[in-house]
Amino acid sequence: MPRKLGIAAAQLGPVNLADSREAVVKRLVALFREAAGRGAKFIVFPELALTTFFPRYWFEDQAEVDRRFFEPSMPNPVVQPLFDLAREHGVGFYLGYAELTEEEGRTRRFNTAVLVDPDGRIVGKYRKVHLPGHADHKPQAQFQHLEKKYFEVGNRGFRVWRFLDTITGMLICNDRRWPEAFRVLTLQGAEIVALGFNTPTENLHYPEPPALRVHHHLIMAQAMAFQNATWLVETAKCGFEDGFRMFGHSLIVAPTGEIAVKSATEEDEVVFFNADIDLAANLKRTMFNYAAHRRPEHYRLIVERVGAEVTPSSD
Ligand code: ING
Repeated sequence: MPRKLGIAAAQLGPVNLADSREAVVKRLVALFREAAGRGAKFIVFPELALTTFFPRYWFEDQAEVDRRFFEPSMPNPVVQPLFDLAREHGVGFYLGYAELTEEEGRTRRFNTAVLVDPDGRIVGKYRKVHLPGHADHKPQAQFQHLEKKYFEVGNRGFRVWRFLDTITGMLICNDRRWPEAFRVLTLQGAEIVALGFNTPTENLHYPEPPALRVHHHLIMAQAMAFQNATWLVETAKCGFEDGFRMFGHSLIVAPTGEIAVKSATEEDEVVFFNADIDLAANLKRTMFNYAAHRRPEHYRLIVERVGAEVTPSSD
């Protein structure tokens, strides 16, 4: 009997600086209801879903950043309606947000996602490991990408959780550019990887054709799902945020590497697929049978070396 699971990517259109968290949560609630109405039992919301993508701006005052963009607790009264809906509908969800917390005697700030079960309980938390962009102010650039300024590198590694009769792992945005992240999750048995993203359409470093950036997004999603024999749900926050465009293309990719469903707009949009979680069983047993085929004794450099160094062989 196949293990079927209704999965939805609940894409958010633009969230502007002036938009309140309350207004955003109203949109998330509407997306939640639509997804649950279509049979979703797992809903994946975007990265940093509650506010505009604030790393595009340089702020001098950290207190202002904390007040406007970070969540000092999760859940909290503003997002509580989502947790209530989870319990009301018996539906789990992934939510990305900016986490402000006190740990080891100091204030910590992470780009975080939580996994919430159908009882409305947080069963898992992931803190983004691969932080793109820069920490310095680039006043000449048309926008900033200050994730290295506003967040610490995640300190919880890459984990999986028993979730809705599956093994589910979480990633965030830039993580999808690093194959190691998917391999660590699927070496732990991940059958579903949930990932929210906010990806600017423009490249702040050089004039990259926007279509090329979407091409990269699509080939990575298909390759990572297939080469790790896992379902992959990637959900965008997108559209023009105060004039700064981010692309959509939220998608659900099967472990065969085929795109099962993809969003068509840069607005609030639900895409849904009734996934057979065991679709990857044959792949995991044959082509991507890690135990039978992987040779870690030859992969040492992946862990020992950070940047590329030319070390040619002499024979
Ligand atoms: N956004 C982008 C992403 O990785 C980026 C940043 C885009 C980095 C393109 C490099 C190239 O999709 C986030 N939030 O990580």
